[in-house]
Amino acid sequence: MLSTFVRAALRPAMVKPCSLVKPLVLVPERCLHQEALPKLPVPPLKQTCQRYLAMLEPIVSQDELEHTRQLVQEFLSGGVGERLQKSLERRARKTDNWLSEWWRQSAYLDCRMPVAVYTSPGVVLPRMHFQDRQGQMRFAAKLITGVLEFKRMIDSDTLPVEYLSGKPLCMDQYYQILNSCRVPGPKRDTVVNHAIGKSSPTHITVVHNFQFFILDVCNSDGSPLTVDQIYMQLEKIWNSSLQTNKEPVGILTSQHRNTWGKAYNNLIKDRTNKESVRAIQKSIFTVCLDAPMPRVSDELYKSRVAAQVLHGGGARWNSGNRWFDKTLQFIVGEDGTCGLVYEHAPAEGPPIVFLIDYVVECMRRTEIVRSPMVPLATPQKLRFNITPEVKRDIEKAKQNMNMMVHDLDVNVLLFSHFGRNLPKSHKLSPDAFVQMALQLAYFRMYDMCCSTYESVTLRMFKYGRTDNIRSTTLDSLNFVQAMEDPAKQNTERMALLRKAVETHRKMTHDAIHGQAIDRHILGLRLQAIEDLTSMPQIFMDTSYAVAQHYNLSTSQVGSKTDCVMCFGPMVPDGYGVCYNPMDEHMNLAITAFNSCEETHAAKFAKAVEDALLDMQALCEDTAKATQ
Ligand code: COA
Ligand code: HC5
Repeated sequence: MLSTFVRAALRPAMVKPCSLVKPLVLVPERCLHQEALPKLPVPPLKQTCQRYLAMLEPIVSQDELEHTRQLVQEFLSGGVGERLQKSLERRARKTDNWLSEWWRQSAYLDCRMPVAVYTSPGVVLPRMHFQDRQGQMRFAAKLITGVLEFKRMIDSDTLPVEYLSGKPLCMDQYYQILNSCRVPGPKRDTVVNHAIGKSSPTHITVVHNFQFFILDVCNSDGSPLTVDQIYMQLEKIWNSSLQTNKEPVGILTSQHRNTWGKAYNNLIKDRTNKESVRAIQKSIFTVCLDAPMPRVSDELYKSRVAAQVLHGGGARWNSGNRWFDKTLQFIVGEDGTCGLVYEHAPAEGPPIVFLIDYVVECMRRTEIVRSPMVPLATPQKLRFNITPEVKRDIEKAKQNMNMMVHDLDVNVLLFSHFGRNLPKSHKLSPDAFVQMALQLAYFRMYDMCCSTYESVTLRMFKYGRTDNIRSTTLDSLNFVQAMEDPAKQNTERMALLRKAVETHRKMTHDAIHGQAIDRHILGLRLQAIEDLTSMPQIFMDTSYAVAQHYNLSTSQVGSKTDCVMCFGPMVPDGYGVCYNPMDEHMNLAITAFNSCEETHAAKFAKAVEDALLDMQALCEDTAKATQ
């Protein structure tokens, strides 16, 4: 049985205070843990080829499958496959991780779509009860303090190692999320991390009414500011940014990457602008003090706020109150809205969510206590000289952002009927149970199944990121077909559900041990680009295209805090589904694009809810019958 991430018991108060300015030093324990991690294996070629064909069975036609079978045979027997495999194995011997840099580039840095909506995920925290700027700033001050406590844990290497199925996980991603920022490039972006090799920055950036400020969070002796010192600094920031007519220069970061790359070069031609951009890039993280959004019903609020963390609500609202390239941006709205958006290239969701859980715990015990008043300098406002060219780029970015806002369809489903405990009580894996509900919902809406992506962690390996569990299998298809077939008995349906769940569980086990197929296939393709003059046919046929077109892009990210996590779809006619199963309830966020007539987030959410309830009834009905 697979077990979820286990974290060493940790209370924020246990973390010993130390200077924020301490540069990142690898202490022996961390080195030992990191060095002892196994290397990501290259799976056997034949195994991947067989699994590739099996994976295609439920999603392509018989003819297509037959054609692909021949291509795979040629790939295996003609020597091309072996040759690429050998090159991959050589790469694996020569590097710490044959995949991670390729993955970072192909999944993120080469991707030219805007990061907002397309790749940057959002996290929504439970709504706070403040309704005014004092409440907003008090909350923001506590949050900043909590993140700085977390940073101290990173700087002092006291971060507890996480485990999965009893094995330690790679902790490297935790060291990539602070002090870092993506930088646009003409063809490929980069990520800069300002803590590595140099002394750590000591400031964060705060943005309010589209105006950016440097907030130094350290006293001159290196000790962190107290909550009430930060609160007072935030008040000064607020009072220096009352004008609401400023150019939303940050909205430039929401553009297509090539467009932003050009606009970036325009922007930083000016020295002042260059220094301001650099201050944002170098900062530990960003806090966005958002304007209140128009009031809506509680039912609409939960979905609207998920959209707000993903894109800010549009040029009129808070989309200019962001620097989307910044790895970590916390969002605190005057209306109690609270969450974050993060740039995905440096890290996956779980480290970000671990940080959030930690910070929420810190905030619970933090009270504002008055501390002796040391006069602090007013936070420096970052100046931007808006030339006509920059102004034109901002206008284009605003238009593009407004189109993205109109196009994104978000529906949050707070499923209150049951959580992880129900499948567990029926001896079923909760994750596989939810995946089968997604399969059933999709099948009911479209009368077919589709290529499905589920993120799975590769952090058991050094510098491991993710692979993909393809939840659509012949077994999942048999189960959903049986659910829709009135001639089938519940006992048979239940047996098919168990079989499908078992298959999913086995694929998960293989995947976390480095034996899934997708990253291996990606590696073979990238190796072919490096080594060969022409692309092998298996990467050129319809089956390959169908398999890469993920109509369902899904991810389970669990948290202790009652968060909603969200991200956009991977394809124009697909759904993004992020789910957070708690013990007795689940939070799901479903996204789609309005420009696609076939997809509808609210309808899919309803279909998922019905599927979960029908599967609960199936489990209970069959359990009763066997009693
Ligand atoms: N009967 C009873 N309990 C069972 C069971 C069964 N048949 N099968 C599993 N369980 C239990 C597990 O032991 C586990 O128990 P725990 O809560 O005490 O730890 C719990 O149910 C959950 O297990 P399961 O739902 O099977 O899987 P999982 O939580 O391990 O999640 C993945 C599976 C794929 C999501 C996980 O391995 C993973 O990779 N997560 C990271 C994904 C990621 O990185 N996403 C973000 C990318 S940015
Ligand atoms: C705060 C939760 C973020 C989850 C983000 C996530 O799951 O991203 C996936 C990363 C990966 O490598 O599988 C990609 N996905 C959004 C396309 C599922």
